[in-house]
Amino acid sequence: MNIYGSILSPYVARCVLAARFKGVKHTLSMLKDGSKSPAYLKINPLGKVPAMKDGKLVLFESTVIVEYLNAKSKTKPLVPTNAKAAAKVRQIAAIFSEYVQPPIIAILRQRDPATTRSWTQS
Ligand SMILES: N[C@@H](CCC(=O)N[C@@H](CS)C(=O)NCC(=O)O)C(=O)O
Repeated sequence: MNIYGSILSPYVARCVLAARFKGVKHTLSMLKDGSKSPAYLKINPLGKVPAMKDGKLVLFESTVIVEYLNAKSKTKPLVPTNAKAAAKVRQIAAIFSEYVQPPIIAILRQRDPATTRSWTQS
């Protein structure tokens, strides 16, 4: 499978970490014209990274990709089966999505695009 984006993106990093933890073979790359190119918009119409292609299956949204990776390989489950423990894991993930990642993205947006690599490139 291929994960589209750059490891600089915390959303992409979440997917790469999940794939590594689950032992799912993957590559990380991005289309050369970036996330707003017509070719990439066919993969993710929202023009954001990450997206993922596994055979003919194309997914976007990091939480959906992580859920897919978790379901794809039954070894080393990312979420416990116990309801209370599962809720705690999901709560940590939700806090990260809602409250940690947005300010990180806001900080990354301050970078000078002329001198730094974009998180939508690989
Ligand atoms: N909800 C999305 C957020 C993805 C996201 O915002 N990715 C950023 C990079 S960190 C992006 O592609 N930004 C480019 C843009 O919004 O145009 C997910 O979880 O995958």
